[in-house]
Amino acid sequence: MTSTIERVELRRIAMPLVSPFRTSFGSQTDRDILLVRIDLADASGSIVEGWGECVALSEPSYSPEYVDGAQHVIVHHLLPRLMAAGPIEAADVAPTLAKLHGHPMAKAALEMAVLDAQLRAAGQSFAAFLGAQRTLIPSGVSVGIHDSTDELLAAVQGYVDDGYVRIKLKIEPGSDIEQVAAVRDLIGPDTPFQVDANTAYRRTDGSHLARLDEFHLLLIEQPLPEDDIIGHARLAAEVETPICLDESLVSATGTADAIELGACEIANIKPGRVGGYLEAVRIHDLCVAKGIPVWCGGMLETGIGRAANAALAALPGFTLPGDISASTRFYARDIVTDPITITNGHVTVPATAGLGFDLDCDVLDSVTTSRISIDRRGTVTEL
Ligand code: SMG
Ligand code: MG
Repeated sequence: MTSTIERVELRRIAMPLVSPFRTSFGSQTDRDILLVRIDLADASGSIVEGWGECVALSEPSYSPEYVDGAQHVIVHHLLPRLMAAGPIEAADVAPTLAKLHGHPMAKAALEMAVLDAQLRAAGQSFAAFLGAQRTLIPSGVSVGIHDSTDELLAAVQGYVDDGYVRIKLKIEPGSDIEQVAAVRDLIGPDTPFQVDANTAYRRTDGSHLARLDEFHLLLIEQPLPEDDIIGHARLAAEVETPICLDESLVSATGTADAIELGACEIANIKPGRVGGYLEAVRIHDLCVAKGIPVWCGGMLETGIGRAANAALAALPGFTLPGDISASTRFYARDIVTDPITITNGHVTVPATAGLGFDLDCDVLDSVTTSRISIDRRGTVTEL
């Protein structure tokens, strides 16, 4: 059933991290997040609100998008088109915006808000909408680069004690072999373990990265720059550890090409990076058909994105643990009433109508740094 967008609210929130998170592209101590609320009216005029979370970081360091840019493109380009399109449902969002290039994270946030409203109106959970059959998913944790190996091992031990079933370690040149060896030694040979370079290496680093083979990692994530597909294919032939792509995969078409070229032995699926959950499902389906294992990535989401990711990760092709950790991995307080937790290393797939969260309005208001509202005529009002 299609509905009309009555009003949109863009809300920025500031969420301090419980500890700094360092990757090969920089260190973060807090998260500046853009949330989108869309009020949809059905044919009878009743209004349902839906929420989306834009995963763009504050700087264009992970990908070209950044949160101020995402807000700008939503207000000035994406929303005017979406509102002019008439009654819509979630599946119409991407096609309606397709003539505007790029900005997958901004587009994904809009699709997500429409999807949440649509599912709430239908009384259906996201997991049921997707046809997910699992009610529990294994939880992995992403561990940042640390200044010393002792600090790193203390952090990893803490996550092992929390019950995480898989460790992912951020690496970069100068912080890789020795750290991987130390972590493998700490967690033992049987704990699933993988690394993520966030594009920090070059084609000539093949023999260096092959030194990781002896540690029996699940995968090496995005070792080379995002546009170097052939480089990843060559690396996959040179290194025994499977090569997994993250930043390089921005659409189902591009993913099919990377698989065909032998560059993508495992896929990290992040809905924001690929323009939304519906494209994420298409990539999942493609990878299942091609025999490529997939797992769900994370972008330090609040309880909104974390709930939706947990439902996505319950699809059958997600055969590896994702970066869907407890909310407390990053945040002391979440903006939802029932933050994601882990029990025996697993996260419960949300089953309530919509994407699977309810906002804690007091917490949300307390972390809000700005709010604007956009009506059907495109008038922007600061709240
Ligand atoms: O949400 O658990 C999470 C973070 C997982 O490492 C993570 N994400 O490249 O996969 C990745 C990074 C991108 C964000 S780094 C600030
Ligand atoms: Mg990654």
